[in-house]
Amino acid sequence: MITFYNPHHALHQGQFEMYRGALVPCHEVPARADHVLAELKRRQLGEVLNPQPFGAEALQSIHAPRYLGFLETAWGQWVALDPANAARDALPSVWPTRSFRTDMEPDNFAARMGLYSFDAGTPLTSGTWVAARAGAECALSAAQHVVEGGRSAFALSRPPGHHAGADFFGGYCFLNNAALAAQHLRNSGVERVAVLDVDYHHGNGTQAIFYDRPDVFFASLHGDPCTEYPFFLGYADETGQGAGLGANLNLPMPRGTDYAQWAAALEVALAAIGRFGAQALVVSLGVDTFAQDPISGFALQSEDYLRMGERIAKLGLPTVLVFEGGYAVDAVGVNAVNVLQAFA
Ligand code: OKP
Ligand code: ZN
Repeated sequence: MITFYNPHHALHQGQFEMYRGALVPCHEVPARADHVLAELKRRQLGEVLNPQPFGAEALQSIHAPRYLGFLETAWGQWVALDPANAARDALPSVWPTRSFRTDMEPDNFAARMGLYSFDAGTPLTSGTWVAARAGAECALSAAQHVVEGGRSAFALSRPPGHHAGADFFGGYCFLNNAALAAQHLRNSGVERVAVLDVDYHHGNGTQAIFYDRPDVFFASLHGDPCTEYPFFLGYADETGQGAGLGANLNLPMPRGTDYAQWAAALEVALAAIGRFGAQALVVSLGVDTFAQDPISGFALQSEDYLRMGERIAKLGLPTVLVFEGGYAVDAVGVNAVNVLQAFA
């Protein structure tokens, strides 16, 4: 398995996220990617390369230009408000919910933070843009490797991506790496692409990006949004719309779900991807389904990730795997690399 590793991921290093009225230390830390890289090297699972550069058009294939412009300039504007901000992460505190306008882009920085986000758990930091852009390049490079005939490739980056929409950040995500990979496959002539999201949290960004499209199938296994983040999307009755009707599959499961139950849902997702006729697969590989994950509620064990990788590989599709969540930092390397090793 070839890996495209984001050499700039640690430039995104949030200090705090808002949780129950307090600022608590971020769960999404640089050590996560470091552990996965160390485990890949320990098992000698293949080459680790830097990503290739991609231009603005590649990002614009998924993201709105005004959102990209905001991300690129946000830190400078945050520090311009007050030089003391250089030592503080930027967090949003006001949002345009129902009945507000979102077509206007206010001048006020806090207003624009809210316009382009959906939670207060996703700090924007000095290196967020550089880290997120290089992460997108990892996903695009991995997709390009598959376009060139590679059986599979892994994009090892953080921050993660599957909660980010065309024009919003949240859930620790800024650029939707999996969506960018899927779109790159489409632009390179793959007619039908499936995205399989196995992260504990529903990939609301990816779903929203492809919801009305018949050419990209989205299937997600996740904690029931009735009780689990991101709460407002990910229900079983979301099946796509317009030309995309039937190309979206949500499989929410209750807290406590173990691998036997989870694997039964995986069979449902893989069968649907097969019926769709996917010619390539993108996996949003979150390993926060792990029993010891500090922010999640499933009960998977480290060995289960071997079975997961083996089963997904049996689809026989060219596959791009994109790293997403997994917050049990000491186990995230073993769990993610178990999937990759068994897949390979
Ligand atoms: C990102 B990914 C827990 C709050 C949860 C957001 C979770 C984002 C998960 N105290 N906040 O899907 O792994
Ligand atoms: Zn997650």
